[in-house]
Amino acid sequence: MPAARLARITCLLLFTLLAACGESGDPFGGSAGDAAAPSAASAGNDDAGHGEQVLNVYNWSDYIGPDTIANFERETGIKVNYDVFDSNEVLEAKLLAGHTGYDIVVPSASFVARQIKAGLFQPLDRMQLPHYNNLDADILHALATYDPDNVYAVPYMWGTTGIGYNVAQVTARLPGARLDTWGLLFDPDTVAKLADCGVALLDAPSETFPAARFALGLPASSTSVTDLGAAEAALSSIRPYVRYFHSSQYINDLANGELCVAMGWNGDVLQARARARDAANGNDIAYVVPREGALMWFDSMVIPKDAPHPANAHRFLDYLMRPEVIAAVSDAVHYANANAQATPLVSPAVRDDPAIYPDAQTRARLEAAAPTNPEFDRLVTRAWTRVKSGR
Ligand code: N2P
Repeated sequence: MPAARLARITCLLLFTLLAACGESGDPFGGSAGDAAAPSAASAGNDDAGHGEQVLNVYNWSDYIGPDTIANFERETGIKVNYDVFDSNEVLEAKLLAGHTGYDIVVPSASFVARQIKAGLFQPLDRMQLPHYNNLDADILHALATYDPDNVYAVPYMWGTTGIGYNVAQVTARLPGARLDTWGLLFDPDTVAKLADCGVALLDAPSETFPAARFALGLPASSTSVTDLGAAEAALSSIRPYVRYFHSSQYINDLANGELCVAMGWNGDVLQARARARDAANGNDIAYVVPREGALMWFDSMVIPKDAPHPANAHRFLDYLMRPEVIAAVSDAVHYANANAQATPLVSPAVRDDPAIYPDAQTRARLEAAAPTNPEFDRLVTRAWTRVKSGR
């Protein structure tokens, strides 16, 4: 029964998040969201002064239904300017530079914690979110690990980071080999055999370094400099076999047969599978959570502190909390949403796909992405630049 399964998944989410945050379960010492938080006055959610029927949204690419925006515009008369990004790193650079003009942005929870502390967001006004109660209580509880008391962030979709591959192309080059392993990408002898049909990695150090650590049997969220060096060496050793680093191009390229292996996000790989099926081009694309383990993450919507249209932002958030609206998004993007009331409305093909709603065995291999750590991330960014430039 879907509701029971969702409950089990969200319990696991909670468990893994708490595990990732250490024994106290409180990585922030209980201080997040105080000093740096915007004042109630600056968070006023009345667009009346602006009177503008506009909403500026910055979301991940391939992460909304085909008519989600048009239906909102028709219903509300609000014109949506919709831009996309494809990595947390790109979004965070914009947010830190400031004055983005966006009313809604969608960072992963692991990035949200320090972005809240940096004072980048304004608190939600629950009075303007009458459908808030539809959200899954367990996911909200898990999100509170990053956003205490759920003051700023609304959970949107969640998923995993694994490997997408072209079944025929890979099995032809690795006959009889197990394919549920990071070794597909991180074992130099293996990946060398796949280089000719196209190998891609996400252009996101927050994803590639944990994957390398999973491959090496190291703690995925390790902040040890020695482990970082080992992960960098692993990434550098496979660099000659990687066609490109990019965080969204792999969807079309997997679908078209231009790539045979890609580190990627579950829903994006499944969109590639769907595009190949629609095109009837014979490419059979599969997604796997490697047996060594993989990250799980969830993406959440927040309102920047200086958002020009915060009331319209609340209207959009509340619209997305309607079960029929968010179920249609899940059907289109092949990601699980965070709305308990929506689960029965999600199409069975999506609801029953273990790549989207993982089974118990897979769940046991998942680990929640740990909150980002600015000091350590500076080292990671430099290491990533070295990996990509092949130095
Ligand atoms: C959407 C990718 C979102 C998942 N294309 C990564 N958080």
